[in-house]
Amino acid sequence: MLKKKILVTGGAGFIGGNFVHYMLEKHPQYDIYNLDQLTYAGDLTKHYDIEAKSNYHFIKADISDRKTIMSLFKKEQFDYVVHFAAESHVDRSITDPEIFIRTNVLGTQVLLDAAKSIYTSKFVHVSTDEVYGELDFEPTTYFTEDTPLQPNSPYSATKASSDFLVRSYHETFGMPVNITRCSNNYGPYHFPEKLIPLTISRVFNDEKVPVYGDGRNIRDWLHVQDHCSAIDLVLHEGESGEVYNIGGHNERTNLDVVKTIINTLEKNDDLIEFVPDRLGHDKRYAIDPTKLEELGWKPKYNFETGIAQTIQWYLGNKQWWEQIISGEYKNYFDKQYSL
Ligand code: NAD
Ligand code: TDX
Repeated sequence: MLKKKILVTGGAGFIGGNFVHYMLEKHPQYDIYNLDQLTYAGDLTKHYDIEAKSNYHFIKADISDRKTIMSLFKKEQFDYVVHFAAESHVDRSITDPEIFIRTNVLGTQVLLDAAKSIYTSKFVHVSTDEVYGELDFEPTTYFTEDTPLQPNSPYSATKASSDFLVRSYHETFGMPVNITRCSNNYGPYHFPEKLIPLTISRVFNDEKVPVYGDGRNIRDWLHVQDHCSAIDLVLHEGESGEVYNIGGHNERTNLDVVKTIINTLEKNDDLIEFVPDRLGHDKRYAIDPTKLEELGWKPKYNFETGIAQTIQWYLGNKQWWEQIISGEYKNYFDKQYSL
C-alpha cells in the first residue's frame, strides 16, 4: 500500500522541527515532506538524526514561490498539509513588516491554491492566540474560538489575514481545513530571539536580560510536545472547517518566567534589566482549550516540569544556540537592545 504523504511547511523551525520528529516517531506509516526556505530561523542540524530515514524528505523552497509550489504539489499529490512556515517574531514585524506580509499572507494563499489544485484531505493551518488581540488582567477571561479577531501587531495582523484566507477556501471551495490557535510555546530548539531561550542563554553567560516595560504582561505557556500532540489530533479527528484553540492553563507574568530561569540557574535577579516597552505590547493572553479537550486532547506538561527540562536541554545543547547567538543574530540583537 502507498504511504500517505504529509507536507510540513516550516519543518526546519522551532515547532515544525519538533513536529517532524514527533510524526516520524508516532506515525512511521507516513512519508513526511519538510518544506522550508531556511531563513534565519530555520536550520537542519536539528534533523541530523532523521535525515537518513527513507520516509523523511527535505525540500528547500519559499512558500510564496507560486511556480515551484504548484509544480511540487502536482508532482507529489500530498494527502495532508500542516502549515507552520511563517515569519514568527513580533519584534521583527514592528521593524520590518513587509516580509511578514509576503510569507504569512501571500505564502499561505499560494499553498491554499496548490492544495486546491489537487485533492488534499486536510489542510491544517497553524495560527496563534495573538490574532484575538489582548485580554485584560482583570476580570479573568479567556480566548475562545468565538472571540473576535483583533490583531494588534503587524505579525498578528498577517496571521489573522492568513486565517481568513484559510476560512474562505473552506467556505468558497469546500476545502477540508482546520485552523489551530495556540498560546506561547516553549521547549527544545526554540530560537534564542524569543523570551525563554533568550533568557536562558543570557543568564547562562551572566548577561543582562531585557524585560519589556514592567514585566507584568502575561503569556500562557505550552510545551511544544503538547502542541505537537494537539495538531496530530486535529489533523486526524478535527471536524473540517473548525477552529481549535490550544493551551494548557499555564499563565505566568514575564517577570515570573525570567526569575524562574534565574533561580534554576542559581544566578541573581540583578541580571534583570527593565527596558522600554514593546510598541503595542499585548497585556495578557490566555486560552480556553475546552473544544480541543472535548476532542480528546490532554497536555502532559505543567510549566514547572517543562521549564526545568527545557533549561536542562539548553545546558546540554549549548553548541546549537551558541552557534546562533554568535552569528548574524548578534547584529540583530545589538540593533534591538542597548544593554
Ligand atoms: P520559527 O520562526 O521558529 O520557524 C519558522 C520556519 O519557517 C523556519 O524554519 C523558516 O525557515 C521557515 N520559513 C519562513 N519563511 C518561509 C518561507 N517563505 N517559505 C518556507 N519556509 C519559510 O517559528 P515557530 O515558532 O516554529 O512557529 C511556527 C508556526 O507556529 C508559525 O506559523 C507561528 O505563527 C505559529 N505559532 C508559534 C507560536 C510560538 O510560541 N512560537 C505560538 C503559536 C503559533
Ligand atoms: O527580550 C524580550 N523581553 C521581553 O520582555 C523578549 C524577546 C520578549 N519579552 C516579552 C514580550 C512578551 O510579552 O516576553 C513575552 C514573550 O515574548 P516573545 O517570546 O517574543 O513571544 P510573543 O511576542 O508572546 O509571541 C510568541 O507567542 C505567540 C511567538 O513569538 C509568536 O510566534 C506566537 O504567535
